[in-house]
Amino acid sequence: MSDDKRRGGEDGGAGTGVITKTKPKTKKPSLYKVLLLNDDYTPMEFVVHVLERFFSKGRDEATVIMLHVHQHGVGICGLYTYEVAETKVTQVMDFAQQHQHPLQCTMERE
Ligand code: TYC
Repeated sequence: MSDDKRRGGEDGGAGTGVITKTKPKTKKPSLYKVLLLNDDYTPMEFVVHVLERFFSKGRDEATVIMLHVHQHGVGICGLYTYEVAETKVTQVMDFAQQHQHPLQCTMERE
């Protein structure tokens, strides 16, 4: 009698196990650009400070970004997941309002 008959043979024999390849369930989160907008009234030094304080930029990089916004009207402070970007926007808007500067900060999906 064959091995298969003795075992019942229900699985179709050796080496026929079902292989399931499952899709990884993780999805890359969408990223959002946090943008600063230019205006005529917010002091340059305040904008540099905002970039240092809320976006962890060094003075030199913060100055480059501030001048870019000053010259081009808009500039990117960083790329973040939705919740982090939203928090940064709120922090900047609150901080600008506290100091009575019209600085605007917004976010946009990458
Ligand atoms: N344009 C402003 C000035 O001349 C400086 C400034 C830069 C304001 C960047 C806002 O996002 C800004 N004082």
